[in-house]
Amino acid sequence: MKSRAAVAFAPGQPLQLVEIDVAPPRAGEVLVKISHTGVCHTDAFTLSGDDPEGVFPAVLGHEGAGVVVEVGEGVTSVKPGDHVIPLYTAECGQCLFCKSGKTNLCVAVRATQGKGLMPDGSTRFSYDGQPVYHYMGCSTFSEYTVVAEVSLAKINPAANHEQVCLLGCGVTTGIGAVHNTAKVQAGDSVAVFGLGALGLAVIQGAVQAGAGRIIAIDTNPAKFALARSMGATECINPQDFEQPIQQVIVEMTGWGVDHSFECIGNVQVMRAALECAHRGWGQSVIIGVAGAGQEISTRPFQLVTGRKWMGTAFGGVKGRSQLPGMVEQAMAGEIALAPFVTHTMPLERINDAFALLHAGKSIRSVIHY
Ligand code: NAD
Ligand code: AHE
Ligand code: ZN
Repeated sequence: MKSRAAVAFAPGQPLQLVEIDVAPPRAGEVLVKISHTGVCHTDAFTLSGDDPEGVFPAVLGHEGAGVVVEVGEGVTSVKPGDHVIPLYTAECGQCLFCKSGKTNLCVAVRATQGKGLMPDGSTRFSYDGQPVYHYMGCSTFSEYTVVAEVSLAKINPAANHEQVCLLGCGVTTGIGAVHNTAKVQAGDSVAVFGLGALGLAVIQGAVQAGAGRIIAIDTNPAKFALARSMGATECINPQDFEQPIQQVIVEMTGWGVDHSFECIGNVQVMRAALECAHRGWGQSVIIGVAGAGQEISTRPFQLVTGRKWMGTAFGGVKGRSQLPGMVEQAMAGEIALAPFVTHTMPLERINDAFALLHAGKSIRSVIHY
């Protein structure tokens, strides 16, 4: 079938709106009609060429919601008409990782996913007879996409797709990082570096956990009003201080914060986030994605003196078993999604969404088909 899609033909180039060919779903696969998709910084990161797993041409996008159109052989957990959120972290329930009970990092489809391919090693997308690759197992920048059955969360059909698509990545990751990775407790102090969707979702999670001080840090002060409205107790701009930001935060708090979160993808800020954590027990969670070849560093003494450095993918959330419940929470008003949707636009304007993100003018642009 034909599908309208925004294709990344080459790194650093704008997406091109074209009609691609989408082959039918094979065994264990599902054809989904995407209704809405957010644009996450990770899409921009991969488009920039900095992602070691970036393959081109590809259909990017991994923060979507849609409806099942057709299922391949052997698919039992979803049927045509079901409302779904594609998952970049699958949940097969069978692999070593799923069975461990220790992680959400299912490996069922991860190896082929990282190469832009379906689990059988081929692609369902083509343009002018040439292959077009998948992305993060989702490819939500095509109106019709094919994903593995294990990469679909079935959600309440009454959910508002314009909002719940954000549970496909940013909001779930930030909230999950607070509850599943850091396990923030009532009264704990928190520092959040970077106030895009990820940082704001961390703030929302911290408020849910009953955190005490929530210190929000960004070099763009235009982000502060929304951060405050979502529960940040203080907002600071590192550029307003002579000393390194970690020193500023340690002085503000006495010994540092109980938990810090890096939501930018900047390895220098990752160091600052670790070093503003409390001596003896403070922990720092890396959410941001850093480019190829970049490495983190700190004095080992920072860890010897009790700080913990951690990271999270999709906030530790198991998509098929836990995401439907988060959709219910959003529908019940327990997770606020509306404040994240700063812009909505049709697929034809998707490059504007990238421009707004780079200019620091949006939190999430949601694309509709
Ligand atoms: P975003 O661009 O909307 O937000 C980033 C924010 O960081 C912006 O407000 C920007 O002004 C701020 N910033 C930039 N440099 C800064 C600095 N030096 N000091 C302080 N603030 C600074 O991005 P987003 O969509 O919220 O994503 C944030 C990061 O999280 C990205 O790296 C993205 O790839 C990553 N991410 C990771 C996961 C995961 O599962 N681990 C999931 C989603 C996104
Ligand atoms: N492909 C990159 C790493 C990209 C990355 O870290 N992705 C995050 C999700 S970002 C969502 O916006 C993640 O969950 N990673 C775990 C996984 O299995 O992909 C690289 O460096 O190769
Ligand atoms: Zn994302």
